[in-house]
Amino acid sequence: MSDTTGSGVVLASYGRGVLVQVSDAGSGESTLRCSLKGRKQRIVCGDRVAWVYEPANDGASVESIEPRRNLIERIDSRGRPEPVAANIDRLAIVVAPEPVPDWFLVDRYWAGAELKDIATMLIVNKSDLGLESLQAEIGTYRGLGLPCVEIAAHRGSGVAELRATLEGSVTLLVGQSGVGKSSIVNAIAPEAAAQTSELTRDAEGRHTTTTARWYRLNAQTALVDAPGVRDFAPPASLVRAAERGFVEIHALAVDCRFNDCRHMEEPGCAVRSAVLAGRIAARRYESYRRLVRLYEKLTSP
Ligand SMILES: Nc1nc2c(ncn2[C@@H]2O[C@H](COP(=O)(O)OP(=O)(O)OP(=O)(O)O)[C@@H](O)[C@H]2O)c(=O)[nH]1
Ligand SMILES: [Mg+2]
Ligand SMILES: [Zn+2]
Repeated sequence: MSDTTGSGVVLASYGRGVLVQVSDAGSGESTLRCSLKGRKQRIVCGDRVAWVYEPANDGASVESIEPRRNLIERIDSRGRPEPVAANIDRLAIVVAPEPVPDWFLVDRYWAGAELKDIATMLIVNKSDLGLESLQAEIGTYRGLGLPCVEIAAHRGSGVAELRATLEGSVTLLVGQSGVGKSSIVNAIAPEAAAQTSELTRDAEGRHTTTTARWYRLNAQTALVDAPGVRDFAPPASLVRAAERGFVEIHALAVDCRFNDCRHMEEPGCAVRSAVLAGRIAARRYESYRRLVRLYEKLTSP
């Protein structure tokens, strides 16, 4: 008997194997667990892979990975880059009144996506709790051209509109733990809800997501639910290129006296003038400064 082969998207990646979506022939979907061939193969949620089923081994394994359009990474607790998801069209950064937003985190995610030319949006969840305390920041982001939508995953308000916005693309949900990323997936794609059973409980007994998971809504549309972050650690590449990730700072940099202005203490800095004049939000500028200082710390002997 000959081997069976096929290709599909990786729904989730575990230590020693991956879960692959097997092309459905009109009869719904099925998934296939595949082992990895070598230790070197690092496969991430969203990768497209070719697999082979070997009857002799009674199992499937990944043959090859298609080239990635992009790869979203973050830094793990030991400071090493850790891939989160590949082949993403849009980054949706989720915030909520509770937990209290870490806007620096939002800025960092947006800057990272900007560097990779990935469209970004802000989802403000838990509108049932009242969003008054967040309106000033939301206004800043809207003013910078970042699309912001307000929803309540629990009550369903704004969910249909969000689903329409996400139609036709692959969106990665990121943000602090507990903002409601998994709840949004469940609200938008109730058919996917059953699949969240692999949520595990953390030390305090709360459900939390531990591995990125791809949810197919239809042939063109998918949501990727990522584990929430609790701490901050941007990849060095982002810190180095911080300026380009902050759209309003990047736009003004051409007016600085020095070509290589870092917009820190340099004289004739158009960015600092704009901050003083209130044309750039001081908090956004502070986010930028934190990234630059972090880079200086990373690169100092
Ligand atoms: N009040 C309110 N609570 C919500 C809403 N959406 C989610 N929650 C609650 O927020 C908590 C966290 O929701 P999750 O969906 O698990 O959050 P998450 O972002 O996936 O968290 P991690 O997987 O740990 O990153 C849960 O107790 C949800 O019930 C909402 O619209 N309103
Ligand atoms: Mg979750
Ligand atoms: Zn400058």
